[in-house]
Amino acid sequence: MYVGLFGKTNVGKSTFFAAATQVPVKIGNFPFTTIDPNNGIAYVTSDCPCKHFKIFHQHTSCRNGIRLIPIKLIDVAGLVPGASTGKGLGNKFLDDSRRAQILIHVVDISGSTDSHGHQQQIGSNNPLEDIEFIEAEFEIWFKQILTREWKNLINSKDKRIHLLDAISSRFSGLSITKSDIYFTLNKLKLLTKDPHMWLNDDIELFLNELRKKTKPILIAANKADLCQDLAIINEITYDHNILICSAVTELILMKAKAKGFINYNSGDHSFMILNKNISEPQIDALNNIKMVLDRINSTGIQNILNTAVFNILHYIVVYPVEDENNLSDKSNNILPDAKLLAPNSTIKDLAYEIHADMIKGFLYAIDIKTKKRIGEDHKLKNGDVIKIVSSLHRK
Ligand SMILES: Nc1nc2c(ncn2[C@@H]2O[C@H](COP(=O)(O)OP(=O)(O)OP(=O)(O)O)[C@@H](O)[C@H]2O)c(=O)[nH]1
Ligand SMILES: [Mg+2]
Repeated sequence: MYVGLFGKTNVGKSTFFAAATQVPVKIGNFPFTTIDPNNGIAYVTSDCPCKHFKIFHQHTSCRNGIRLIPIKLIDVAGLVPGASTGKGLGNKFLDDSRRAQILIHVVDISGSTDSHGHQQQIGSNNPLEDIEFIEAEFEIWFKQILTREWKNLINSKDKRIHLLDAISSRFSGLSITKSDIYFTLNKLKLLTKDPHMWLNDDIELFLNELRKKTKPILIAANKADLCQDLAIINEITYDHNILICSAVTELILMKAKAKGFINYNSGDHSFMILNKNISEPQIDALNNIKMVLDRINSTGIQNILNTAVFNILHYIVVYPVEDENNLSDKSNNILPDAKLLAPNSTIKDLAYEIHADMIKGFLYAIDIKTKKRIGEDHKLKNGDVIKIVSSLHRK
């Protein structure tokens, strides 16, 4: 699972990345601090089945019944208006986030960075305009990919080149599958339409649908700590998914936690100061952060990652085990693995995730919660605990 961060330059993408992954990266209050992409592991959270079964287990990824499931996060270079014509760092950012299954569009909701990423007075930039120009740049980039193929398609004398294959090959580098293209063409009744007959509107509509299906966007309204009037969010929600956050607050809290100063977990609404040796200025800083949390509820980072993966992509978490009584693997580790799977995944998909060979000797599976035997085409649900019985597996 790849999640990409993108947006205007100097809005806090790398701060979000560092806060979510704990990878120390360059952060700076000026445009184009990031040039090459940063890659790291962040976590989404979900209820661990240990809660359901009322069992105790020690697992580095289970925090009092909350399971941490790894995802890959990519932070890329920022952009400015005209990126598609080469301004700033051009479209490099988009090429670097090709693998992302969902994009988190980081916006400075406080309006304290101008369109070119320079700091200015809070409230002087309109975040709605940022959203518009970034999305327009994205659309142009997306369109350019198809346009290049379109010319070949129209000019080709070889009638065997199929529309579906031609478009699929163009988009394959963006983790867009042939079935995504098929679904979109079919939905718009364009599957059998001769490319010569396509109108401009057909192309626009197709690209728009394909983009929404394969690269959904969640807006992270960052710098919420500075924002004077968070009601601005309501002007954006009608046609966008948007959630507020303060990446810098999360980063400070995670650093304070690493030093043992506070008791805090990402997503918490508050924290406890632990270390008595903490200095007065440090206590003042933490108290200021408490006031920020009181106002914005939580830093928003965990909420954004969870929403992206579970509410927008509708991914599920499934727990494979080998021993149905102890819910353990062979080495007696209880609920050892948590697998993040695409919606509508089946037992077969889970088997492939565990080991490609497992499905070859597949006999049956057991849904541990219901104790029922299930077949390879059974659709999995979030939180399922599954034992797969395979003849190869038994050896
Ligand atoms: N007040 C406030 N400042 C923030 C927040 N997040 C980031 N910043 C500040 O915004 C500035 C830019 O942060 P970066 O993370 O480098 O921004 P970026 O989007 O990665 O920038 P580029 O890589 O240059 O495109 C830094 O001074 C951060 O400390 C936030 O939530 N609140
Ligand atoms: Mg950056």
